[in-house]
Amino acid sequence: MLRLDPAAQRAVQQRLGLPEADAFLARLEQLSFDIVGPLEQVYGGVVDVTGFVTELVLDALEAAAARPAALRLLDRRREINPAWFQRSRMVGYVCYADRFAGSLQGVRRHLDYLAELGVTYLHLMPLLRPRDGENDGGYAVQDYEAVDPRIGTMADLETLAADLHERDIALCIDLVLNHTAREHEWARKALAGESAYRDMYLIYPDRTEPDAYERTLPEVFPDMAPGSFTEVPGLGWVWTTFHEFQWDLDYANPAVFRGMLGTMFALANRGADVLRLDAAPFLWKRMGTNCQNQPEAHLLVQAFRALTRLAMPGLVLKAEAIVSPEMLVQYLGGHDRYRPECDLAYDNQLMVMLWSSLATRDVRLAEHALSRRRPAPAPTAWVSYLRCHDDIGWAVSDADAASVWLDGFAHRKFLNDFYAGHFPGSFARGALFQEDLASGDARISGSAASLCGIESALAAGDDEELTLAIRRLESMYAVVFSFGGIPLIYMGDELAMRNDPRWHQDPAHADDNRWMHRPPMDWALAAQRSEPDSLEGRAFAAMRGLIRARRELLALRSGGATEILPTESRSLLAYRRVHPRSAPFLSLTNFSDITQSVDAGVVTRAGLRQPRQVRSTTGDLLIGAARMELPAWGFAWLTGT
Ligand code: OTU
Repeated sequence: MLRLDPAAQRAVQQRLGLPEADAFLARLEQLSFDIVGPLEQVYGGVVDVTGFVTELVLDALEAAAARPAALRLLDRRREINPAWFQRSRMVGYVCYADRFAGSLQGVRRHLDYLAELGVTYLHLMPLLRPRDGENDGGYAVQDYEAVDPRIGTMADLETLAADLHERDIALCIDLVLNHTAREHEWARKALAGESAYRDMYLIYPDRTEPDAYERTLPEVFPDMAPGSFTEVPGLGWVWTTFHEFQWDLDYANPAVFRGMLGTMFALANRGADVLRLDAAPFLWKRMGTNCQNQPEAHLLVQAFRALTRLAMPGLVLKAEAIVSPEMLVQYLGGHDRYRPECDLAYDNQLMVMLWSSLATRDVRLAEHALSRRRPAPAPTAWVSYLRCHDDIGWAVSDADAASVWLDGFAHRKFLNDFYAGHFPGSFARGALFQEDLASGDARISGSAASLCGIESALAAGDDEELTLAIRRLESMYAVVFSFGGIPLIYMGDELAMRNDPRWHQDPAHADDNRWMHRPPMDWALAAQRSEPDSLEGRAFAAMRGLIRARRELLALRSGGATEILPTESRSLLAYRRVHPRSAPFLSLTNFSDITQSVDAGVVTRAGLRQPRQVRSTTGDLLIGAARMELPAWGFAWLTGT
């Protein structure tokens, strides 16, 4: 147990004033186990842990003292309602500030658009000052204390956060904590020969250790950035998991942990409510492993969480861990016992299962995989999404595939062929990303609308096919909105924006086809949203409808449970959602080109009394008959008493 001596307690009181100091000390007492435990395990052999922890607690105290009054009020409200982010009104929107609106000030001018849609959580993609030239979409940060000058200043970020808070919208920003740009001050000092800064990175004199590590290291970008080490003249071989200009930090060095914690404090005090911890699985390296998901990576995140809670209890951490299904829930603290870790994590598995079901017209793999996984711990939430700025990697385990008589490798190959548009009859217009000819692996780029068939239907001028493609997009989002996580809308999906045909024209992007699904916002297209018959109008109305309906459905709050209800149809996904304080909810989705019917007994199985339909593709009432019918690619949401 961590206890401050009376003198230190008095110092806290002087720094914060009585009520705040009392709250800080109460939090310290409550969190001390979660602060000391992980740090002892990670740094016990390296530093005097008591001394190190004291330093970090004093850093937290300074951050708490510097916290603006408005943010302290938010903290207080969130301590009263720690489930604030689990509410069913939470709906996220994800965009690059410059691509959405030119700049941070531009974003402020478009808040009415987000409000019209019903957004309550805005994730702005990397916005800190990146290196010049190629910067991996902002994931190569040169200065964590400055905003990218092309989009604004820290003052703009603060003003934007305040505007968002006034509208009850939470702000999420990226924190790239696994690596810095090689132009970052630490890296420059390392290059200048300062050994303290050299120790911030993983640098080897020759190829001996890199070769030994690479025997078990997978490559993240085999095509555009092969290998995991880069030779830097005057330094040696630097660990670079991603691009050669992104230098991995050495978290075995406590100074790295302390430095990054300071960055978290600073960004939270500018008004960020959620920090997206980029590439969290990569934080710890161990010889003989794939250097992902190591126990220490989890301990580090647990310590980050406890220390940020201490300073600013309203801050939420979100794990970006796109890893195999069984590893995923650990980032939410789902270990043998619950150990608070991230409050939010991307539900990569749901996303992959949706695209897999869409291509195969068969939901049995999804039913199997989603029903056998461990649920998110009650105080946490998944973020559910259909598309993001990255590629889609087919995280389908061989074991899951085998249990529905599929060969894992062949299935992943089929999905790549289908979404790249190579498979005969495929409606999708995506592209392969990082095809690895040696292993046969690849991932998929492409916007949701293009992958759902909207681009090909428009090109063919086929209205019927267009209607089906819009339904696919709506139904996939309907699952994202009702599976129990916080749904995220990726910018442009609400307008069914297709792949950007000009993506490769920027030389800094030409090697990276993920830019095809990172188009600039087309505000002229957005203006079409009020035309009910236009494509944009149809997509926008569908998305708004989902948001409005979700808000009223308390069963969709995170913290409840989702249960798959297998049906006699292999193309129909049924699940119910329950929360101790509300009526159950039932979702039915047809993943096929033909009408599917289901025995109405599914309503009783879902526990719905006096069932009523709250939202569906066609608006038809399903209830009453012995069998309920869903049109091709349609969905229905039902609730009861
Ligand atoms: C993340 O993605 C970002 O989302 C990417 O846009 C960046 O390029 C990358 O980090 C480097 O900063 O491997 O294929 O398990 O999957 O961190 C993308 C997490 C990635 C990784 C993820 C990474």
